[in-house]
Amino acid sequence: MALKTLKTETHGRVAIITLNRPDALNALNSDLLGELRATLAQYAADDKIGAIVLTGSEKAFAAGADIKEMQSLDFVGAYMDDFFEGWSAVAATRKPVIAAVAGYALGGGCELAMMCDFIIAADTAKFGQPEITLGVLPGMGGTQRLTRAIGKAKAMDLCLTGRMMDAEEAERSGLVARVVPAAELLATATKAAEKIAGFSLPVAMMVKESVNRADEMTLAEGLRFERRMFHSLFATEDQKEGMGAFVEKRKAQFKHR
Ligand code: CO8
Repeated sequence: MALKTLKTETHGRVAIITLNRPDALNALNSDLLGELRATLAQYAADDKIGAIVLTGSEKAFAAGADIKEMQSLDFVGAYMDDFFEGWSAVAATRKPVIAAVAGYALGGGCELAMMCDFIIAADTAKFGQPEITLGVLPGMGGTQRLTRAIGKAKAMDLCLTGRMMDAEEAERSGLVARVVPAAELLATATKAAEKIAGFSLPVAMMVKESVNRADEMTLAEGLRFERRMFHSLFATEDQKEGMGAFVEKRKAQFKHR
């Protein structure tokens, strides 16, 4: 499929998806959503891919949902189409996805980054939920995922004032896993993805599923889920290989990658 709003490349077992609407600071429109869903589904089904990096440009990861496309929506249309529901496919991707964020990650852009498993930010990154300035509120998880990530005080501050948070504040608040110089962003994210893609894929997917349960379950149910996942791994060749390699002082060669 010829892509209009994305660029894709692969490095070994890592797929890199670059949002590519430079004239609109990568604003998220329906074409981009369709292409991103199709591309993620393709990599999810590709045995040669073990992890995915989602990135934007130096100036913007994404400056939000496309305001020009949304401007004329009416309530019934938005409700009947369940507008934005299609984005849940990003969070539902089962292989690990790292967001590599430089520049603006605003509104839907911040929400898209939060749908990924973790965020590596350039020191130029700016995060915010400015929807209130447009007469709306975050519609793709901003009031929910941001609050879980950084707590009520800061989430309220960002969503109610619409102010931006720089990379240093985002890391201090727990939104971002690492901050690196802008010139090193993609290399750092790709290296992290390569590391993940070198492990057993079913284990990486179970790690992702289990950590995500922490946002969705009580502690007791989450601990039980984690323990059952742990038990199940003793049925895999990769557990035998990983522990065997440690005991034999050699590098593990996982089969299910
Ligand atoms: N939608 C559409 N076009 C945009 C968007 C956007 N979100 N952001 C920037 N653009 C366009 C501009 O209109 C401009 O186009 P043109 O040259 O044709 O006028 C071009 O990108 C460059 O933008 P600027 O000239 O404004 O660039 P600056 O460097 O001066 O400013 C800013 C950069 C500060 C990022 C500024 O562009 C801005 O404030 N953008 C809007 C940010 C915003 O409010 N985002 C939230 C949008 S609402 C939202 O995301 C709702 C979330 C709900 C879920 C979303 C699911 C997808």
